[in-house]
Amino acid sequence: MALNTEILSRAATEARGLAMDAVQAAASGHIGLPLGSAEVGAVLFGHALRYYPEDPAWINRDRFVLSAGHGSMFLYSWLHLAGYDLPLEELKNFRQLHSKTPGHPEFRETPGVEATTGPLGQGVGNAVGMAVAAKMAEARFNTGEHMIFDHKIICLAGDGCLQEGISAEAASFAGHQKLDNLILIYDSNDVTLDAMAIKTQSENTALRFEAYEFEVHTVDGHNMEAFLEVFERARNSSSGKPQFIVSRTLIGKGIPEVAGTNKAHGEAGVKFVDAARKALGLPDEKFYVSKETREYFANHKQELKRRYLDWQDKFGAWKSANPELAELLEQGVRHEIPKDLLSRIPAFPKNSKIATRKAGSDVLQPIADALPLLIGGSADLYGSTLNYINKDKDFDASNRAGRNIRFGIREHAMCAMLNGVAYHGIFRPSGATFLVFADYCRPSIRLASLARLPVIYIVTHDSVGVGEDGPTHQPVETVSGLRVIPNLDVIRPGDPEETAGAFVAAVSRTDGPTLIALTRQAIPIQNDIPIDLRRDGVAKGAYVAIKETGALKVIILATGSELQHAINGAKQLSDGIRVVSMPCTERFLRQEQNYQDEVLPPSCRKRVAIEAGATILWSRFVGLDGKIIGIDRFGMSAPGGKVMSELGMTAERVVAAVKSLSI
Ligand SMILES: Cc1ncc(C[n+]2csc(CCOP(=O)(O)OP(=O)(O)O)c2C)c(N)n1
Repeated sequence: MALNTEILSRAATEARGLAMDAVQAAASGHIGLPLGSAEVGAVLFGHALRYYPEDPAWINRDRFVLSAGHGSMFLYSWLHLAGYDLPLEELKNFRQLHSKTPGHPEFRETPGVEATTGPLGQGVGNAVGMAVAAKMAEARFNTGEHMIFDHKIICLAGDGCLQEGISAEAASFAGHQKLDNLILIYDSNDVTLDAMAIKTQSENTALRFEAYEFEVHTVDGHNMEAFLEVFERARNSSSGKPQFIVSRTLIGKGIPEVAGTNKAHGEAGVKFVDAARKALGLPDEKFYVSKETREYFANHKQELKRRYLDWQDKFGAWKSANPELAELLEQGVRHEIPKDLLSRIPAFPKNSKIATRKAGSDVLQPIADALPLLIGGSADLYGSTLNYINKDKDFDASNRAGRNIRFGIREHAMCAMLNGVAYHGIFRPSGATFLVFADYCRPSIRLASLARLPVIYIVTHDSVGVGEDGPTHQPVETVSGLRVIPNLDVIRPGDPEETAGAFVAAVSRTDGPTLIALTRQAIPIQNDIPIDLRRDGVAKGAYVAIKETGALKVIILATGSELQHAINGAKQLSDGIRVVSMPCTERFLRQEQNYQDEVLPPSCRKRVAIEAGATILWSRFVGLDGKIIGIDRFGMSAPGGKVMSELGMTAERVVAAVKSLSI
């Protein structure tokens, strides 16, 4: 079908008007990108993308990610015009309380928004993750007879996204992995926020992406026919490479006073909007959309519907021919897990003394058997994180069905890609590195938490017990630093059975991410606590591990490798000592008050907490009268056991702290 440039030019002008009016009404926002890329939006949403607005969750839709999330009015305008459930009223409420048009795009808040973006570069990582998931879906679900997955991942990124290191990591991975289903559009307008881009960058970005093994195209982003021609070439390319389109645009096009300068980037152009609207031929009516544009998009929607229904026919035939695959796909989309998952994990030998990372490896295998859509990866640390799915192989260009992803030493992009896999909506992503490097992942973990993505992080070497590698590799503040991220569950299991509980809790969670912190060093199994209690207790975040004899006098709280010291300490003390294992503070705080009070009776104010890390969060649980044994300094380079005892992680310290409470 030929491109209707006449009507799409009009639509582009009206989209410019919508962005100007919304930013003017909010007195806040970014006009530059929506104006500069208006023709690109018209070609994509009015012609080239495959989607169906009535079913925004259609599994074979093209995914469009606006990595340059500050240009959110670009996305909202085009989603509105395309016919998504985003009425004009929502555009009028841009950036206002409870609107579907938040300042930056937020997944789940707006139909058609595929990813939460704004922190620059994240969307590029998300898009690469989606491209991985799409390749996996093709390999796992398409059959010789029916191709139900053939969608593309399209990402629009600006100079800011490409300056951020995360996009370099993600692009290097995408090129290496030959993700030819990815089309990255670079809105190249020579402008960033503070200044012209020349002040901060001088590399040849096209050559940089060629070096990453992308196929590179350059086009005038205002010439719709030329842009479509390049886009279709990218979509149909047989080079086997991801595609990079340098789309040359004039930022703020339509407001001559600021266009082409960094003044166009934000809302500085607002004061010229009235004149600009006139010059563009827009009527005085704000938020104006012509009858012709409405008609065009209504017809286009019918065309998209025909394609969508054709696909539904194909999908129906595939489903009847492959009922087991269809069931698996549905389980993936619904994030279903078997109810008896915990019981499928064999109990650990009663005499085992292993690191919880090793326990994690053992636990992962039966879980991976039970959840064929669970996938994993590691940032070049499989040998230490031990999270390889043993019955499966690597994901790579020759094996798109592989469930183990070698992310390379790219922690930040790894986590953005895991988010991308989760956004894509079929596979359950997990990824691994050392806990101390979670700092390299933090921006993506934060977004997973905000977007309520069920991502799993397996982070090992979780304390100064790391030992000889020294303080650079010994997390101290990291666990508690992560605990303050809203909607992130941080689980630090205290023995192999709690590790089983931790993994099952993580895969059971569908409304947010879970980070499991595991030890490098071997720790004893806690046979004093019944196995079911250890396994099930994790789901509640905390539980009474050792009940006091006689009247309750003191509560000792512990997590992870320090649970052993709490229990050993309690054994050396008299009656009345309760040990509470608290592997996950967030889960515990979500329990009903009754349960919380049962585990930590408010009347018992003599409390001691022990954890090999920063003490600050524990004051919440021990109160003003309690004592905290922790580590508020960097670690030291020496064998792990020595560092632990040097820094006070011992049963003796527990005993002394309890005694100091004058019982
Ligand atoms: C990680 C991060 N750092 C800083 C910002 C603030 N910021 C928003 S847009 C922008 C400039 C982006 O420039 P470019 O991508 O060229 O966008 P354009 O000016 O073309 O709209 C900056 C620094 C951000 N959103 N995310």
